[in-house]
Amino acid sequence: MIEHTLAIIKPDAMAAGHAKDIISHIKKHGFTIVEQETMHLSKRDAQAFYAEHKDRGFFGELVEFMISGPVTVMVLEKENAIADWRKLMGATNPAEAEEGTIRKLFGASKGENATHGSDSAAAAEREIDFFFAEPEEQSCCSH
Ligand code: FUP
Repeated sequence: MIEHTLAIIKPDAMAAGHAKDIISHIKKHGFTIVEQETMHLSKRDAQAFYAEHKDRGFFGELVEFMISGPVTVMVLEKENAIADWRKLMGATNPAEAEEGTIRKLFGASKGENATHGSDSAAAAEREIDFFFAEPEEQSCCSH
């Protein structure tokens, strides 16, 4: 089934100049980038995006990291896009990610791990709408 998923190139990978390489990995693996926007998230945006983690000990650090510089947010399209993008990203902790995955290649730590990917169909729908729904329905970006 053709699916859509949300991908984010996080501030660490953007600052290190890895965005182009990450985008070429994405294209090489058969994804079509149907939306792409580079933006600087506000604190409110980052807190809302990661709301499911609000009670976790790392939440404050995660939010500060996600607003520490620009991010590139994309919608990826492909057969089986949700699972395949998770596979191409690799494990949350780059040290545990498989060779050749994006987090292994470009991630520094469990917190600063280069990219984000939706982890289910429901998350993909919510996260894509968060950034790319019609302005009046968007949660993000001070609309
Ligand atoms: P993932 O789905 O692989 O992005 O991982 P999670 O949804 O579990 O976590 C979301 C983000 O929270 C991670 F990308 C990085 C951050 N995080 C930490 O900083 N420390 C942790 O122990 C777990 C997650």
